[in-house]
Amino acid sequence: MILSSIAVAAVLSTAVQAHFQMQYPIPRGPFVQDSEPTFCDGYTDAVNNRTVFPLSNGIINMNSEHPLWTAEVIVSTDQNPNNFSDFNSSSGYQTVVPFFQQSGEGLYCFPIDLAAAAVNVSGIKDGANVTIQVLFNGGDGNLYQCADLTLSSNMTVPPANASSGCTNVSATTPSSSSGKGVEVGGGIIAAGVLTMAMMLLSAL
Ligand SMILES: *[C@@H]1O[C@H](CO)[C@@H](O)[C@H](O)[C@H]1NC(C)=O
Ligand SMILES: *[C@@H]1O[C@H](CO)[C@@H](O)[C@H](O)[C@H]1NC(C)=O
Ligand SMILES: *[C@@H]1O[C@H](CO)[C@@H](O)[C@H](O)[C@H]1NC(C)=O
Ligand SMILES: *[C@@H]1O[C@H](CO)[C@@H](O)[C@H](O)[C@H]1NC(C)=O
Ligand SMILES: *[C@@H]1O[C@H](CO)[C@@H](O)[C@H](O)[C@H]1NC(C)=O
Ligand SMILES: *[C@@H]1O[C@H](CO)[C@@H](O)[C@H](O)[C@H]1NC(C)=O
Ligand SMILES: *[C@@H]1O[C@H](CO)[C@@H](O)[C@H](O)[C@H]1NC(C)=O
Ligand SMILES: CC(=O)N[C@H]1CO[C@H](CO)[C@@H](O)[C@@H]1O
Repeated sequence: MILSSIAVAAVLSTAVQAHFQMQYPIPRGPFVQDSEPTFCDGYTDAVNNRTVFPLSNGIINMNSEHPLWTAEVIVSTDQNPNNFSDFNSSSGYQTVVPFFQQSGEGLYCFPIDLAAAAVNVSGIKDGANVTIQVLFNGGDGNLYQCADLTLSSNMTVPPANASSGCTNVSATTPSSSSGKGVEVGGGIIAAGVLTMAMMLLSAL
């Protein structure tokens, strides 16, 4: 029993962490894999070249490296939010897109309506500077990316991002496209060891 538990723990610890990359809006800085489990992917300062972003009917386009995941989007109305409490009110997260679960590895594009969140978060309005933070979890802990925005009521999502760049994948079979091979392979390995661990557990 004890030996089997150790074996399961050892197997699980080899699992590769599943990451995600925000494509649009542009994140605070280039994706840093090792920093993604920390606040804003390790970027503690807001950028000056903010993305002008739709107050209503915006989208978030991201790449998931994991076939089953959850996400949530929170917002700060501070000019330079640099810690998690800047994204909280006294009652918890300042949520824009409530927690949801989704399957599919690859690009995923979902709507975000900041104007609607204004009923709960004061300071969201035309011309306001806000920062959104995506909380992603592929099953092995929360990962974080941020984008600094200036909201605009007369702005719509750029066509490039509204059509061709904004697609959902539903296939759980990883593609073998170059550049993503290592990460995608990690996903397969992670799924494999999970299956092994479950087999070991059911044998106890
Ligand atoms: C801000 O400018 C830097 C340097 O030109 C660029 O790499 C980055 O993508 C820009 N960020 C945004 C949000 O436009
Ligand atoms: C928004 O942020 C920019 C710098 O990123 C700043 O120049 C501008 O004054 C800010 N606007 C408001 C309304 O705070
Ligand atoms: C978070 O940042 C704000 C300023 O943006 C600061 O007032 C507050 O003390 C910080 N909180 C922690 C826990 O660091
Ligand atoms: C923010 O709120 C969330 C959800 O209620 C909570 O889990 C988290 O600990 C809070 N963080 C801070 C810094 O208050
Ligand atoms: C506002 O907050 C309430 C209570 O947390 C929640 O039920 C509601 O869905 C929120 N509204 C929006 C638009 O986020
Ligand atoms: C759009 O709104 C912004 C403020 O968010 C304003 O500065 C700009 O002049 C407006 N542009 C047009 C074409 O109305
Ligand atoms: C992706 O799926 C979500 C919900 O599953 C949906 O709200 C969104 O509109 C879809 N995006 C596209 C581009 O079809
Ligand atoms: C106009 C605009 O912001 N286009 C962006 C659409 O999204 C891609 C990334 O998927 C960005 O590179 C473009 O800048």
